[in-house]
This record gives sequence, C-alpha cells and structure tokens, in this order.
Amino acid sequence: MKKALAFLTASVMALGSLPFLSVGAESFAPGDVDMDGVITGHDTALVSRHLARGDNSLSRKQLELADYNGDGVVDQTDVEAIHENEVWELGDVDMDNDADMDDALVIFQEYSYIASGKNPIPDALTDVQKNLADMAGKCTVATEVTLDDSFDCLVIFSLRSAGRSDEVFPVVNGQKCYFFDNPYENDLEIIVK
Ligand SMILES: [Ca+2]
Ligand SMILES: [Ca+2]
Ligand SMILES: [Ca+2]
Repeated sequence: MKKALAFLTASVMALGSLPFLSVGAESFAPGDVDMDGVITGHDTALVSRHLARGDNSLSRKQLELADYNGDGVVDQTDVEAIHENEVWELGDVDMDNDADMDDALVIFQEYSYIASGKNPIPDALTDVQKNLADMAGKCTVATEVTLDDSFDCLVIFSLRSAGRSDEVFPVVNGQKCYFFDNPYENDLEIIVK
C-alpha cells in the first residue's frame, strides 16, 4: 500500500512538472485569444470588450493569451499591440482585406443556409470567418453567424461610407475600443445620431 502511494505521488509530481500549455491542449500564439490559429480583429475585439464591458467571460487561458506583452496584466497596451498585428480586420469575413457590404452578404447567405437547414454545406464558413463575423466581441469560441451579425456589418459599412468611421467603435472611460455596440441590441447610448 505504501509502495502504491509512493508511485501515485511520483506520477502526480511528474504530471505537475510538465509545461502548462502542453498538457492535453494545443498551444496558441500570444494575442490569439479566440484560439482559431490567427490574430485578427476578433481577438482585438474580445480583449477590448473584456476591458470596457467585462461581459464576455474570457477563460483563464484566454486571459493569458490576452496578455500580449506578457507583463502579467491585461490592459489597453495589449489591445493596441494585438490590433497592430491583425491579419484580417474585424468584419472582413470573406478575407479580401476589405470590410464592406460583401461581408454582410456573406454572413446573410450563411445565416440563410443555417435557417433553411441546408448546413453543413461544402463552403460553410471556417472558424476564423465565424469569429470575424462576431463584431460585438461577445463570442469567446467560434459560433454560427446570426442575422444580427449581418446587420452589424451593414451598419458599420454604412457609417464608414458616410464618413462617420469615428462612430463605429465606442470610447469607454476615454479609452478607444475595437468592438461594435449595436445600438438596437442594448440600452447603451445610441451611436447613430
Ligand atoms: Ca484569433
Ligand atoms: Ca500585458
Ligand atoms: Ca471583405
């Protein structure tokens, strides 16, 4: 019995000495907060929303990935650094380096397929694309697109087309944010004046 206990203790200690991220988990680059393998505007949106609203429930591992500069604190410095390293900007769902009306249509088409029960289809959106469609920065894991996502994309495109880009992302406590607050979805101050 004593021997068995000693063996058990040794096994537990050996497990405990393994690097944290290699135990039954893939490793991800700092800043890849949604863990889809690439740094995009959605990673920026998740961290920005976490700081400004605190309502998107990042996991412990995601908070570690959000600490881009590894100084032990998740703050605006990390948000800006992740933003600078984005491969695709938020909303660029078709990944053609331009967030515009086409992206809203891609989301709408995908939503239509889901709503009509035609999914999965061969050209269904990848996790990276689904994440790029979450402009509110609320989905910490890739989830199917919604009609709201398509509408958000359209509103952002419309504001930019009207020369009102500074109204797309909110400013919270004097801090520039990188997620979209749909004025029709919550009771926050309506940004379309
Ligand atoms: Ca990512
Ligand atoms: Ca940091
Ligand atoms: Ca696009």
